[in-house]
Amino acid sequence: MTNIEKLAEILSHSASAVFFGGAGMSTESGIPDFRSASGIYNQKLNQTFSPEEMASYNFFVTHPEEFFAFYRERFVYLDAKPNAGHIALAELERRGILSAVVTQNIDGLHQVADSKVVYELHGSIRRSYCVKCGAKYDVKFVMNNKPIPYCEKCGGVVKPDVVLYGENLDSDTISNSIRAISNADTLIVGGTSLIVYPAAGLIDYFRGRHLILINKTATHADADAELVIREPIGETLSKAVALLK
Ligand code: BV8
Ligand code: ZN
Repeated sequence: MTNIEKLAEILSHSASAVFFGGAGMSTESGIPDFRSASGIYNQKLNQTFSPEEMASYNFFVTHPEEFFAFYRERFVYLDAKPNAGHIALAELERRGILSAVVTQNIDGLHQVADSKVVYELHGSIRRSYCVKCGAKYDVKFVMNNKPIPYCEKCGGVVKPDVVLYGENLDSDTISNSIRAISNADTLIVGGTSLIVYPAAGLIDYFRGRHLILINKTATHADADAELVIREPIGETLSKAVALLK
């Protein structure tokens, strides 16, 4: 039995699978990941600050102009389309096999592929809000109002709804993700290096039967997995779904 056939076999017996993903889920949509050789964090973008520094809450507060320039340049890919992997996960949800997508990604591509239950642990580039009065703005407002987008109602800074380093994650999103993972019979972890916390720690709530890892490079969870697939995740998920009756 090939790995794809084993994956299809496990999925065909799952009724509450959960997908836990990261930037590797969107590289087949043309969005670079962070820690691969071609990832964002390995590109020398700025002489003075590291990419992690520029993606931190502290940098957003102390260097807003540089923050927004970096953000517009490196975080927003409005013409990116869902790939075969996003579409396969939406199909698994429609078939009643997958109960939730838990993602660290901020590109919103799971929802564009029509996944209904998506928990965005690190927020989304598609939503922004005024830090002073909470007024909501869309991504176009942030892209068009340079150098710093200010609220039209109260003049406060309009911040992307993205969890920066040193910022807390949304507590409802965390509890919803923990509930989904704790109740899952199958957990597919894919396209993530499992380095960033508290997100990476959520997979420890899994108590089900089948832990599956689909990632181009090794992760610390591989040893516990029943199935480790070192192939592109988009292709892998779509081939497995194609085998389902
Ligand atoms: C917090 C938004 C409380 C912006 C992101 C020291 C030790 C431990 C923890 C810490 C520490 N120092 C600081 C911390 C906490 C810190 C943290 O975890 N740092 C890490 C770097 C050590 N965490 C935080 O700050 C979090 N908040 O803790 O709040 C607090 C409050 C106040 C004061 C202090 C603490 C907030 C974390 C969220 C940060 N925001 N994103 C942005 O988008 O950058 S994190 C960023 O990394 C992205 O969101 C990304 O999703 C996330 C995780 O990366 P991955 O998704 O896993 O991507 P990566 O490139 O790493 O891996 C991709 C994988 O896919 C690779 O393995 C590759 O091989 C594979 N792949 C690629 N293509 C494919 C593929 N596989 C298959 N098929 C393919 N086609
Ligand atoms: Zn405001």
